[in-house]
Amino acid sequence: MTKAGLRQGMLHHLKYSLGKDPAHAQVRDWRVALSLAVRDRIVDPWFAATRATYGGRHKRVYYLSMEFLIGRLLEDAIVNLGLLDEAEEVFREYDVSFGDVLANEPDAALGNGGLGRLAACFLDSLSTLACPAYGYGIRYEHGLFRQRFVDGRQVEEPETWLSDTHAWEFQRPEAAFEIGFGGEVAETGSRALWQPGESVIAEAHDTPIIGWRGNWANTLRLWSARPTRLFDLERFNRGEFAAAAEPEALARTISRVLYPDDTTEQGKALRLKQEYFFTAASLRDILRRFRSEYDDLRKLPLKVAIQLNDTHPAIAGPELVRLLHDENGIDFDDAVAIARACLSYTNHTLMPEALERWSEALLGSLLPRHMKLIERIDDTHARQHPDRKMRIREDGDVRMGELSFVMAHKVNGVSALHTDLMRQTVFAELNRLHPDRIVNETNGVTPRRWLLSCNPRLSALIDRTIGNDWVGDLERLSELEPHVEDSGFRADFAAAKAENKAELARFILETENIAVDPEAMFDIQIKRIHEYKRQHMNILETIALWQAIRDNPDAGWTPRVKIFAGKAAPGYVLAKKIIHLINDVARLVNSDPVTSSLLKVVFMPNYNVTLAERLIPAADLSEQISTAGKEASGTGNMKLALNGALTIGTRDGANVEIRERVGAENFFLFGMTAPEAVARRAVPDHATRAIEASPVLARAIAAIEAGVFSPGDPERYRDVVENLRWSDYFLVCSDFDSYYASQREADAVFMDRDRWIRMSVRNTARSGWFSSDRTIRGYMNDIWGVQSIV
Ligand code: GFP
Repeated sequence: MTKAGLRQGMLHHLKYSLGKDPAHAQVRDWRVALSLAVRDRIVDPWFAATRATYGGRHKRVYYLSMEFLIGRLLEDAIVNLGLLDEAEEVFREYDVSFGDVLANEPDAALGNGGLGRLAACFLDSLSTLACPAYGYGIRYEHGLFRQRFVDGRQVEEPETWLSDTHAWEFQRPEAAFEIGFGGEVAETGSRALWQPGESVIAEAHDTPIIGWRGNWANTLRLWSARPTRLFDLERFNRGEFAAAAEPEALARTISRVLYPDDTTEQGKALRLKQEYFFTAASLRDILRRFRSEYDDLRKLPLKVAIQLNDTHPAIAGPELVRLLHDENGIDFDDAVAIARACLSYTNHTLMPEALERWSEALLGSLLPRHMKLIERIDDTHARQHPDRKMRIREDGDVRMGELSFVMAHKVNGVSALHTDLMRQTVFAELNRLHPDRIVNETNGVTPRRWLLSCNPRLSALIDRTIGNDWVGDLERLSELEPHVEDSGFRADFAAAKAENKAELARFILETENIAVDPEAMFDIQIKRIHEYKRQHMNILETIALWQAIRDNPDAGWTPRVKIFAGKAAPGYVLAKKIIHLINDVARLVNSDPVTSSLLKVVFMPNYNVTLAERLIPAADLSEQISTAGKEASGTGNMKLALNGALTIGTRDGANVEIRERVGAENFFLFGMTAPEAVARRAVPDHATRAIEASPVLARAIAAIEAGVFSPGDPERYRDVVENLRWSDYFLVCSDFDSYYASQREADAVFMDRDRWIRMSVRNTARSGWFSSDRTIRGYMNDIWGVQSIV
């Protein structure tokens, strides 16, 4: 497509879709007009992909996920269609800043962390590989939440990404299903029929996702909830306006926010409703599409692969059995076998509190028929495996991980280590009974967004050096390897990083009013705030470093900027305390004249995809410091290494594989291994002993306790400190010295700039394997049995 075509399309939409004269158009108008013009270019390949799938009677993949953290879509689409230069030129003609137009798009706030961002990378790769696929999820009106800091504390506000027109989606009022809850189960003879007590309508909204080079587009289909009955006119006419609107408000609650606080019973019920809502609507839609082509539901597994992204859609197992057995008269055992042949399940965490459990009471009242089916699935499985000790039901709860495992033909982990631990721990027994079921598919990230778009300076250098085939075949980055010996290349590589850092420094000054030195080491930890991810270990190290610099300011310290970003779950009190502590430390350290040229601490609020795109290209050091055995994989670790950051990390998740590939000499390793961590936890008073053995750590903790960072309020961090001293399940204290030493090693290497750059180049050149294209090929071959359509 030409520049003229793009200009024409955009002007057309500006005039006819937005009713604006270019002379009066605002940035927002240009952004929507451009998005619509670009969307027009996606519709043809999108239709062609659908036709090719129907025409060839191909199997389709359905990716069911509670989260799709897609971020902004405009630049992605422009880049994948190869229209970046054209778009830039058009805006130059109109004297409008193309950067401002791109920045005007709100982030689609449809996710929380790595799990949701992985789903978004997968969408890009599925389209790039021309694999017929749908993403299915919820169209949350307010997403997760917008994070602000008030006096250093996290405050949550509703996200408003949908308050403006969402230019990418097509509303599909005809694709709507009634989804029921509660009610009764009527048993007549051998048949059971569920009569729900209440229901809502799930309505589809489709966003086409275009792959690299614009040849194929799949659909992201998101469900929003609306009432079956708009409002109660009788009550309205009696003057009870609020009561009349209640059914509508209640129905819409289902698609309002992602992860509503589930510490209350109402919160729990809402979450379960959300899970059933989108899973049931998706399955209904999948069967409708299948039936439009084939008669025999027994052939479902030949044409349908359904991936459960974690246990959130786990109710898909019993729901599919219900549809096949209750509603279509297929024998129960056959229904289970058919469902299992379609379903597979990805586990993203071994943390017991994150493995969902629903009480039988709640399940029984919201989904009475499903509860009965779960019992039968559990009993049948137990009968088939008489030596089985564990059950799906335990202590009045249904364990959704076990249910997913039993109902899936393949279960995958997301890194080699995590998959091994799955086999050894949470699913040890099920793995013994079904030894072929667990497979590994190490996570990956899309090179389109996470190198090509987010880091134009480095991508341009790579293009100049090895051509641009790496974008569709990331392992070709290995061709950069010989250039590590070329001083000109190293200088260009260093310059790209330096410019990225200077740009980030300007942004930090503008938004946070903190001046940071772009020459300093940019040390970055960006991810959800969680004790196992150990942001508190990082801030303890920061405190210790600050103290050491103050003791001896002229000791030749490596200047550092510690950058944090991430949200804490609204109900997670300790995680919120950690945020507060980091902000308190930042306040004091940043204003200390003794250390201020050597150490700065910045906590960037409201971490999202767009912020990650700014931070990652500017990182020197990537903090991947989780307690070994706790981080299933990580994907931020891959993005940062790909963009040339060196990792300081534990032997956890995909860090292990990153280190194998980039080389141990290009990675700062510290800390215990997963088995060592387990052993250490069994040592009585392990934390107290570690603190006693480490004067550096003891002093940092003492400063917190003395109220150095919370003047006048020394009690503020009492719970954080008590937790460290007396429990420290995540072994911050036991790993601290090793971490501190590794940081000092990083300091020393950073001073030898040429050595650092060589290590950095090697990280980029050797990260090609971590493309989500590789991951998706793995799922296609090992799990789904589908092929690319060429
Ligand atoms: C979770 C796990 C990560 C893993 C992702 C994607 O994400 O280790 O990389 O899922 O598989 F914890 P977070 O939300 O914690 O980032």
